[in-house]
Amino acid sequence: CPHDCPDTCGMLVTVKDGVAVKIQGDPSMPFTEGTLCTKVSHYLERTYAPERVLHPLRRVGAKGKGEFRRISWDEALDEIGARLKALAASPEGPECILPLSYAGTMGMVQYSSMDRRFFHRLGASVLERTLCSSAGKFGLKATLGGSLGMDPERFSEAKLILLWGANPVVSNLHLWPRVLQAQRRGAKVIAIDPYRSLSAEKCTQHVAPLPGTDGALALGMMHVLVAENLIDRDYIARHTLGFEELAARLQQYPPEWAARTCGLRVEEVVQLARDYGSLKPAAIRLNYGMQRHAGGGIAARNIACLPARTGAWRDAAGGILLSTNDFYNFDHAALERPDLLAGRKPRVINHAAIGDALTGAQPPVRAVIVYNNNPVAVCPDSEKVVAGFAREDLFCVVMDSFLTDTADYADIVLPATTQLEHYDVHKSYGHLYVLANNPAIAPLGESLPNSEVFRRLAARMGYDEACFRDSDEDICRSALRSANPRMQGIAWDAVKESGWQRLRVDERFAPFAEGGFPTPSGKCEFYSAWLKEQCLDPLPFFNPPAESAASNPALARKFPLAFLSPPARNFLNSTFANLKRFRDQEGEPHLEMHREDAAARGIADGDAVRVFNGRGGYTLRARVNDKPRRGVVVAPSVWWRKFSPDGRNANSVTSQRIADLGGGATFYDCLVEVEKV
Ligand SMILES: Nc1nc2c(c(=O)[nH]1)N[C@H]1C(S)=C(S)[C@@H](COP(=O)(O)OP(=O)(O)OC[C@H]3O[C@@H](n4cnc5c(=O)[nH]c(N)nc54)[C@H](O)[C@@H]3O)O[C@H]1N2
Ligand SMILES: Nc1nc2c(c(=O)[nH]1)N[C@H]1C(S)=C(S)[C@@H](COP(=O)(O)OP(=O)(O)OC[C@H]3O[C@@H](n4cnc5c(=O)[nH]c(N)nc54)[C@H](O)[C@@H]3O)O[C@H]1N2
Ligand SMILES: [Mo]
Repeated sequence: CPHDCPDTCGMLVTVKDGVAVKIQGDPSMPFTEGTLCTKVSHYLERTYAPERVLHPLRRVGAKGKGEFRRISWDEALDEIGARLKALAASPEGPECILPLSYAGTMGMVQYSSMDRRFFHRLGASVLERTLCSSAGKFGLKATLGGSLGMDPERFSEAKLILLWGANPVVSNLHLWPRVLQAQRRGAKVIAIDPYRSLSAEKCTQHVAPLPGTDGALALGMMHVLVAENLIDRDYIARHTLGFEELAARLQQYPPEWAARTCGLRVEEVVQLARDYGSLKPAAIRLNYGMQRHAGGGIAARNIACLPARTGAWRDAAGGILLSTNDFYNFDHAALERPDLLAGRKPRVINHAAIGDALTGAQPPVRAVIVYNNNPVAVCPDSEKVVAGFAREDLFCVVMDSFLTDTADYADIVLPATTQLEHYDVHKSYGHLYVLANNPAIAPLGESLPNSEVFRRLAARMGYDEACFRDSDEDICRSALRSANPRMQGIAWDAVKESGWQRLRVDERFAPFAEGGFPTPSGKCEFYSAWLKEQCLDPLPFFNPPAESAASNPALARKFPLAFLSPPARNFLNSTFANLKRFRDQEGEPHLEMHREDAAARGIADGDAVRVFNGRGGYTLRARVNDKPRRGVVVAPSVWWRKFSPDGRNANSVTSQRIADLGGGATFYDCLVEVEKV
């Protein structure tokens, strides 16, 4: 499965007379064990949906209306080629062209190969893809040296599991049976989440800090660990850097301070630290929810310091898992061919502030090519994003399988294949396997894989480098060419045959049991010279959210509620949200509110309410309960604007503010007010 989800499932498709008739999990795949989620188990309905775009289309109505007529591939590609050539030759040059792509599909061929080669050769503006994980990624890089962590298959053996800003029942389904197994064996499972999610509900305990305060909680826990001598001095001495400096720094962060900052009781902070220091092995599942805040990068860094302080890494069932991405050594240079830039350094545009870029960049963005991405629905601060896409002078191409909120603004829509119809090769950010995606059926209608569209466009542009003639299987083959020991014996033909292969790591993989962190010092860096070089504090500290009562009291007086819009169970970001089955299962756009917050506003369960702040607002249905902590409201997302009551969604209120590390988006750092409609 190519979706943006840590599970990257093994799947089998049964085909009869050229038609896919059955989809199931591959029972042989050890991590996903033959089960699929509520969405992908109905994937055939997506592939064969009557709403699928099966031919190239040209806009006939106003931008945003979604009115098109069918055209041929030749007409579409001739026009795109001519427009891009003219823009590249204009005084503003190729940097006025911008690819807009993200993670609609995460296979290396359709996510980042021929497309990157094409835009490198063109010299287009470079998109910094920051919508999801950048802040946490850089927080981990500073501390552990990369996006690396414990093997999720070992969670079942842990004695303590912290689900920290993670809701596996919804967004990491195949971790969940392992968490339950650990719990049955007597493990304590604690959710750390401002919201009593479906996962938190089933945990041994739920700790609900204020959004964006996780960094403070980790500091308070570390203070207690040192004060109560719950640390592993031997591991610290051999495999960490900066213990003494951090110990001195931690004087500032006693549990009373952490409790006050996080809106928790002191006992909660102290007990979390004691559990963490004494129950072994201790596994932390950190997920990206907690880093969508202004201080999210440093928060992830602070939490990533914890396992090295207690020596949790010594055990295969201990440590922390945010992402396993960097265990794979795919050949990205061969895939993307940055050498085709030939020394040019095009400007970089941040995806998380695309509204500002499309409305204000100088020189202006004149053309966007959108694929694997639905920016009008998923990018923050929709009013600005929509204003950008509505520009009459912006040439917009959208490649997708459906007429998304973004496609409605396209000049030309190109029909994209689904995973059943093309080749791909996958890594995962939540396990340790390489998977092959073999096509099961021929492309429906006239749809084409992204790779083929860019191959044909390259020919239109007259690019004659041999790499533009690579087949998709050639690309798969070169992706896996690697001298890294973890990749030995994992060649395309073998993976294609078996469907999946585990990286060459021990069965009981304990990545940092003997240290060996890929940081500059080779140690877990409590002190990071790399951060210092970037003029950032080299030691862990509390970096508060930008929008909170403590950090911006004036704003909080106008907009007192923290607004979270985490993944909905029946959608995958905005994918599936256009199909009736999944919308029906999800119900309708709704806002969960604490009963006291609702009562204070005269809001009853089921009322239509408007969420708003200085950036915008939208209407949805209130569900009054005690799942969010007081002061927090939760709107499972991402609904399409056009399937929402007033044609808007959660991103009408989210901000384009950038996080402290990696240029990351800050979707959950957002204050709002709510009123009854
Ligand atoms: N069904 C489904 N699965 C998905 C997705 C989807 O849309 N639907 N999206 C996929 C993608 S792209 C991603 S990135 C992943 C991960 O996506 P994540 O954003 O990590 O989502 P969750 O695992 O739901 O965890 C989010 C939890 O974090 C909580 N949270 C929010 N802010 C804070 C905070 O400041 N502190 C703490 N402690 N908790 C906070 C939320 O209340 C929520 O319960 O999920 C993937 N899986
Ligand atoms: N308010 C709010 N906003 C969020 C989030 C949130 O939690 N709250 N989460 C953020 C996160 S974590 C992420 S990762 C982003 C996700 O944002 P996106 O990566 O844009 O993900 P999707 O919304 O699923 O849109 C992907 C699109 O790609 C298309 N697609 C899929 N496969 C292919 C293919 O092979 N070829 C082509 N051409 N198209 C394809 C799908 O049909 C879909 O329309 O959203 C972010 N936005
Ligand atoms: Mo994401």
